Amino acid sequence: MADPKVLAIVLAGGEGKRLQPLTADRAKPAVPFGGSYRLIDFVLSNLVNSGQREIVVLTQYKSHSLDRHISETWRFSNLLGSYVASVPAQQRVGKRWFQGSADAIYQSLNLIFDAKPDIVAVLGADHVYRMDFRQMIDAHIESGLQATVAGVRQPLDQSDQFGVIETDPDNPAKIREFVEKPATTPGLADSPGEFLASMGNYVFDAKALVEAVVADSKDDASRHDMGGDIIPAFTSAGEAGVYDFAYNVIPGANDEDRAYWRDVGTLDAFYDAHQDLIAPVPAFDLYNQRWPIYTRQTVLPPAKFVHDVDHHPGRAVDSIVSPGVVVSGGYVEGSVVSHGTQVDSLAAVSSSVLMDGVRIQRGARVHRAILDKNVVVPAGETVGIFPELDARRGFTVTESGLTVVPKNVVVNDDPRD
Ligand code: ADQ
Repeated sequence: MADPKVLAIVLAGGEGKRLQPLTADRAKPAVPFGGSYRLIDFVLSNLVNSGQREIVVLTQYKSHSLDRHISETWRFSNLLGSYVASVPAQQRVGKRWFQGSADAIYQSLNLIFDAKPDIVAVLGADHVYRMDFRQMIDAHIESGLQATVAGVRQPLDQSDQFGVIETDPDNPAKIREFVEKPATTPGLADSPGEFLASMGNYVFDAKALVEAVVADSKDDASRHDMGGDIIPAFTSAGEAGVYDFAYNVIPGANDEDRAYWRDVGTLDAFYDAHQDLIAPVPAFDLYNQRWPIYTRQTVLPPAKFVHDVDHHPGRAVDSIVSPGVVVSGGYVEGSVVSHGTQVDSLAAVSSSVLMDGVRIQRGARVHRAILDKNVVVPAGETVGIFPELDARRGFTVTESGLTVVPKNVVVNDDPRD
């Protein structure tokens, strides 16, 4: 197939229950990440950097901030037929919302009929990584199979979080069995502690995908899920191949950075991925401008670090600090600090993620915490220093002891207030 026409469909309707409270009023792909980004910026940047210019984003759950972000950020000139279109669930085929990711595609078949692609790439919207999709599409065409699943190695104890790919021993590029989120799975022959996980990114021959989701829509026993139903169906038909992410080459990336892929599905994973960004030699390098990650440009002044009136220095080390931040006489370490946040005199923020517009007032202390937008930590208060107190105040405290404070909350010491 020379120069195939490709339509990219980004699935962005997921609820992201395990990221609560960050997904209380936004879809998971709209969750802020890395000081300036939202999760969906990673897949969209990868698409644009891969030369893909026809992109539809299927949204459903609490899609307002996602729609706004897409329309404000991802606007192409349509001169060359380029578009990123955010398409909310529209009940085109009946009075019901999307049942699952396959139903989201079934209900959006008009987009495929309009674009008339040869190939459809279906991609998840909530992972942090760099990937050149052209390389996967080339491998798909080369294989002659109808469906290709991107695979990445993951630790064995995570099999219940992912689709598990078992390849054909005689032809390792072909999938012999695909099981969605099994409790356990055997390890790989060459690496017993790992299995091959589906990345939730797929490439299909357009016609075969249309036939598969139409057949699935008529199957009452189906959950209408891409990983649970559609990929197993292609596998049973002997038509599913695997594209190993380990072979994806990215300009300007070292081996660790190139292989980086994180499903930030839980609060602890979300936090750990932030720590990966700020390590002195980061596991994921936001500064690789040969494969830039794009996001909305805000009109804000540069970050500033100043002594306060009593000459206490304002400092940040081992941190990422966004425009509009003011650190005046306070100290920030090992943290990601987003737009317009203020850290006042004698306040200390360590190992934390602060989203836009957070205010850390005089002498307050924050440690191992995620503070959503516009949280205020008043003078002398703490967050994350005493996790039991945080739990009593009604904040989420994760398994690893991280405290997460929802949007717009003014932190109060007394749980009874
Ligand atoms: P999950 O992420 O658990 O597993 P799912 O919840 O279906 O699967 O989410 C996949 C993508 O589809 C996400 O980007 C989500 O936002 C979106 N989505 C979910 N429901 C949707 C709906 N009704 N409408 C529109 N979009 C929707 C999947 C695969 C696994 C794979 C992991 C990798 O099923 O096999 O291993 O991704 O993280």
